[in-house]
Amino acid sequence: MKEMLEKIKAEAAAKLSEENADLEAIRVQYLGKKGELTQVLRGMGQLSAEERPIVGQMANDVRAYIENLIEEKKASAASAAMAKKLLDETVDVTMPVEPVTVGSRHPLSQVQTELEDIFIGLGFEIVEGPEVEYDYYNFQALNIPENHPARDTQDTFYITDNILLRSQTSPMQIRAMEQKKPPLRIISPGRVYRSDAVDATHSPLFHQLEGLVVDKGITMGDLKGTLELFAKKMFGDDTKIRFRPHHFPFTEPSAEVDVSCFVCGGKGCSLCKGEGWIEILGAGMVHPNVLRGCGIDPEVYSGFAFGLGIERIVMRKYNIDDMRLLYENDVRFLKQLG
Ligand code: 2NL
Repeated sequence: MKEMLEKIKAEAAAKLSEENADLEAIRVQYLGKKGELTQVLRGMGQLSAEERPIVGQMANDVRAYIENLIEEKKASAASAAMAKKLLDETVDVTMPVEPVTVGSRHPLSQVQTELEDIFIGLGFEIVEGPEVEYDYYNFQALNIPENHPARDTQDTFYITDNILLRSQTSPMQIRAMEQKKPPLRIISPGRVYRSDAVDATHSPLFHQLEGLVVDKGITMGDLKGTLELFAKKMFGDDTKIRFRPHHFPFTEPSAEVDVSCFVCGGKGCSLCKGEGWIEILGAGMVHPNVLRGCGIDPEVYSGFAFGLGIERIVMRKYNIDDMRLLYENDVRFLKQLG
């Protein structure tokens, strides 16, 4: 029996030393339930009482020897595989790379950020809110009563009788006046909607930025000073502003505001159509009805407000004559402005 054990030991060792030895098959062949070592142990009953422990010890040694060899082989196979993997996956950092194309922000968001930065610098706070609004915030609270032409279904997208897509960003300013006590200095930028057919100067979705200041003793002079500072920061230090009387339901008095043409400086050119002035926004003193509706006493407080279209500013700034170019996302066009 000892010879058989020696033979098993030598044979297993020889097989395990082969290049692509199948470790599992070898384990089953020698150490498995029906394996050769097990067969030898089954014959131990025939041995004498003295021989049995000696052969038993030897069989255990052979088992441990083969198990050890298998474990060693497994470990070296794994480290060889890892070494091969590391070698195969080496990155050659000297190889030329594919060029990465870097995009840029859309002109509408660039200009919106520019406007926001100017007003933040003047102490304003940004308020943003829902694009789907109640009729109350979009119209009623802004001194636009029922049957006012501004509510026409032709101009506004209604969702139900009293819920609509906001047609201006003022509803958010009404919400702010309801929630905060004066002094208030806020701007509300964002998307607004009108039921307009698409052409060179109209789109059913566009962007506005409105501003509102409410405090004790606010006057038309504060409005003019604020807008003049804004115009100089936005269009250059030589820019002048001009107020023309106008009507808005939510302000009284109201004005349309022009800036001196930033291309010709006021002489008249193709951008300002020979006028020397470019219209950029509407503004006025907040109507007492609007303040009262928000729980602010117009005998104690007054305020000014203004609103501008971001598309209009972008079109003036980059001399774009067709608004559709801003929504078509043609990279060739956007690159010219980037
Ligand atoms: C324009 C004119 C304007 C306002 C917007 C406003 C908001 C509140 C109260 C009073 Cl909460 N007024 N907003 C005032 C005057 C003009 O926009 O032509 N926008 C493009």
